[in-house]
Amino acid sequence: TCPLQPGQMVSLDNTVDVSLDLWSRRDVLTCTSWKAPVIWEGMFDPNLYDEVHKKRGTSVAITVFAVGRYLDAYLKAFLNSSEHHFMQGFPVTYYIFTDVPEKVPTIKLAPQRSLKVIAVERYSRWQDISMMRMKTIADTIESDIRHHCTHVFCFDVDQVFTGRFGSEALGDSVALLHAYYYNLPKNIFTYDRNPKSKAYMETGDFYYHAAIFGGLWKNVKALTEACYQGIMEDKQNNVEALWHDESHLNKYFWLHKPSRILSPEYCWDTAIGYRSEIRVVRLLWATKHYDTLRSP
Ligand code: 2GW
Ligand code: MN
Repeated sequence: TCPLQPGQMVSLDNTVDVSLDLWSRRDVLTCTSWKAPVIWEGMFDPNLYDEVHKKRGTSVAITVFAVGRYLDAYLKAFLNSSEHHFMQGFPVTYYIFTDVPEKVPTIKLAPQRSLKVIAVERYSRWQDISMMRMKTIADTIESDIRHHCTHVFCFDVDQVFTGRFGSEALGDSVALLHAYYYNLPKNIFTYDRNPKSKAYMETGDFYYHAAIFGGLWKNVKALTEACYQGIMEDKQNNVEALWHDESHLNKYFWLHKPSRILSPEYCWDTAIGYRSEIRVVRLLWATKHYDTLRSP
């Protein structure tokens, strides 16, 4: 249920007081029970958002991990497409985490955009490659990002930008609706159901996808630290959450509600098929080659 009258425009996020028209989309949920907007095409004026964020001096860090075979498989397409669609016109710093720094492709970057390569170790279990990102992100925010950027977005590398992913996506604390679950009943959400795990939850608001999360650097630092702590406690107790870091992320956003939510336009999978409410695909899951990528 929407707290607004038809046509009424309000600001709902603390970061930026620009308007969102929650009534411009009647076919989807545009506002949560705690009054966080869910961002869909048609609700916002992109130019207005860009203008306000430019005045405020917004700058964005993007973290992405390309460890082992994921570097050759995905990084180049991710970066090239990001140069065309992600936060165009804003200062953006890429933080590329890899165990093979010499293999990071040379990309022609637009003005005000730069790229840092940071060497990380390659864990033997893929679950650890995924989970330990939380620790690395928290450390890098503390040592570097907080001195250079106002906001941080953390991405999976196995995806490609296909449309505007702009300043309308920025917020204090930003979560993404999982494309497979946004229109399904809560009882099938794949939360961790093991009471022994720190990620355990009986019910929640939505099923969030860990492929993208972000916010003000302070909030992303708190989130990644909390998830890392949960992951390490689980290790001590010899348990692992069902969907690894994603389970811990869902638990965190249940306890600390995001101020802004991205619709599945922001991370879509063509395998789902046609959905009339998806008017713009802004980011697409890349094809998975599990057979070659997940075998040792
Ligand atoms: C991951 C799984 C199996 C084999 C390899 C890897 C792997 C992941 C790797 O060899 N190298 C690497 O850099 N990664 C990074 O971890 C990369 O950035 C990748 O996008 C990310 C997550 O792994 P991914 O994309 O294969 O997992 P998904 O697409 O099934 O991700 C969801 O679930 C994960 C937890 O199981 C994470 O929460 C992820 O954020 C979710 O989107
Ligand atoms: Mn992925």
